[in-house]
Amino acid sequence: MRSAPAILAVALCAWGAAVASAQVVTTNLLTNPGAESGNLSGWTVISGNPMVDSGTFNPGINPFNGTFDFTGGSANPLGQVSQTIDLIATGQVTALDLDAGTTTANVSFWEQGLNQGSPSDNAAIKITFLDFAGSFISSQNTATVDSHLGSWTSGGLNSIAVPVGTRYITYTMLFQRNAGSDNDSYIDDNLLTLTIAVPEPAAYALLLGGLPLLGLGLRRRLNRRPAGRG
Ligand SMILES: [Ca+2]
Ligand SMILES: [Ca+2]
Repeated sequence: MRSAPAILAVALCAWGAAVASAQVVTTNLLTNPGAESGNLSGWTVISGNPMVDSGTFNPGINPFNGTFDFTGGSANPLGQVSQTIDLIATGQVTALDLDAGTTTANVSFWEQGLNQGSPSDNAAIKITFLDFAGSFISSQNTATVDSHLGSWTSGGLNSIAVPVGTRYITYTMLFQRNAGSDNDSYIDDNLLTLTIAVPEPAAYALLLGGLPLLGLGLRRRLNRRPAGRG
């Protein structure tokens, strides 16, 4: 017969292991991620002239997926367009998840640019973590993708640690002009998800199953006490 503390320890260890191993991945948290609304709805232009295109800005460069994609547009050397997600409002993550220190963010996107040599115009994504007041905590960029030989290439970054205290994420497309007068880099199919560690139902069952045994162990120990020394 195991002692009561031992039973509790086993139950808690099993629960802790399950917490660390079980994960839930959210759906895409972005609005209009592949420009399929045909405009920049959901997005805010921060700099330059980013726009939505359907294969006319540079004939021959067509969307990776669907009818539209995003492009840096004319003139400006750096095009930035972003959207900020209120994470808890998505209903897919809680403050407890965000403050557990175990939630991570995953970014992926597709890039193509006009062939203007190396480097051609290219693109990356910046992720910015904000606290409850919308104040900056930290940010991270993906590697830059420069795919200018007539095909699309995927980029991104997985398992970015979400800082404790994060309540908003700003997702920014960065279009970089490196050649000519136009910003001929394109992005399509943006994806932002969170990976959240959660306890499995089986872990709860194990823990709850351990509690009656704990009670039984305590009762047996009490029953073994010598008589007359209550
Ligand atoms: Ca698209
Ligand atoms: Ca250019």
